[in-house]
Amino acid sequence: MDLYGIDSEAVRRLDALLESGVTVTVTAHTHPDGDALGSVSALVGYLRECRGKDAVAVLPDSPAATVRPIVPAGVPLLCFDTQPDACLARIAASDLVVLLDANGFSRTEGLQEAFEASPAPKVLIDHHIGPDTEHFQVVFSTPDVSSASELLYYTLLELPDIGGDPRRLPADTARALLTGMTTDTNNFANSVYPGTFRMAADLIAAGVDREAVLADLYNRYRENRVRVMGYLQYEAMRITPEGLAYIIATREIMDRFGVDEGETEGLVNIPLSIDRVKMSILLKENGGHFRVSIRSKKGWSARACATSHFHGGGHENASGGKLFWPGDIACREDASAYLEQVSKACLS
Ligand SMILES: [Mn+2]
Repeated sequence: MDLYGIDSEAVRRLDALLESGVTVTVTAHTHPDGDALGSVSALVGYLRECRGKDAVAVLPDSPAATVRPIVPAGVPLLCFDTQPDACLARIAASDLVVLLDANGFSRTEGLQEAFEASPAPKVLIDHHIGPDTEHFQVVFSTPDVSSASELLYYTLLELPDIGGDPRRLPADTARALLTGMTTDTNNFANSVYPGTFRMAADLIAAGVDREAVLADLYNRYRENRVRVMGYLQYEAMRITPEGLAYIIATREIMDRFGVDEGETEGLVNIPLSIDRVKMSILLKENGGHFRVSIRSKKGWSARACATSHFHGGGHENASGGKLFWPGDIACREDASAYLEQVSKACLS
């Protein structure tokens, strides 16, 4: 099972680190999405159940209510926004750190310093370009995979105790892996590779209930989410002559519908279903800046747009960044004019 050329020497070193480590901290990027939570939960579950480790998830901030249920009850979770001291103490006490679904500790924002200062050996398992290899002793990194969950799945299969047999993974681990991959591919709509389908087939054969996974992910939203998504598409979406669709979700709109920002997950993909739209940008107001999500059709680069105009980056067709005021724009109300310029720069 050498689907991604997973380096057997790296697997040996990973296995040795997992064997010698006792207090393992597993982390992921800020604003954790389904892939971050799925992969972190899967690895913590595996380490606790199969290896008997004191494994704990430590995240830069608390998961949004919509994705929080992805973390099973048996996975201990500390979040820096609510328990800063406990997080820092845990990192200081760890003898192994694993970063998932992020290309470096800068993506852990407030925890970056603590992780980089820790003398514990560190492992990176990620699918974003440009891995920061400097701080890691073992790196599994390729952008040619659907998700961190998928890369973790094939890495776990290579470990001697799993020996290529997904039925040896704990049930919660198997389910978390399928969940993480499902969210990052937008339920098999993008970034799907032959290995992605193979992973799904293997995990379902091993007993994961895919219908239950889908029901938990997609059929448990609050009514407010559906209403605000409709409102934002009807009232707030603009489409430029070049084919950029953009939506600005202001604080006022979010407050009016009583939704938090996690509840607009998936909205940025919807305008891409319009024939003439090449790229979609969603701005979500967050204190003194907008959080920016960008999606593009094949042939147009969300990544280049995020890098050039929004201090960000990511995948070729799915990226993100930030837009600050004052700074990038003088005031919040200038965001539309800025996006019209971005449209000309990126799409003409
Ligand atoms: Mn991911």
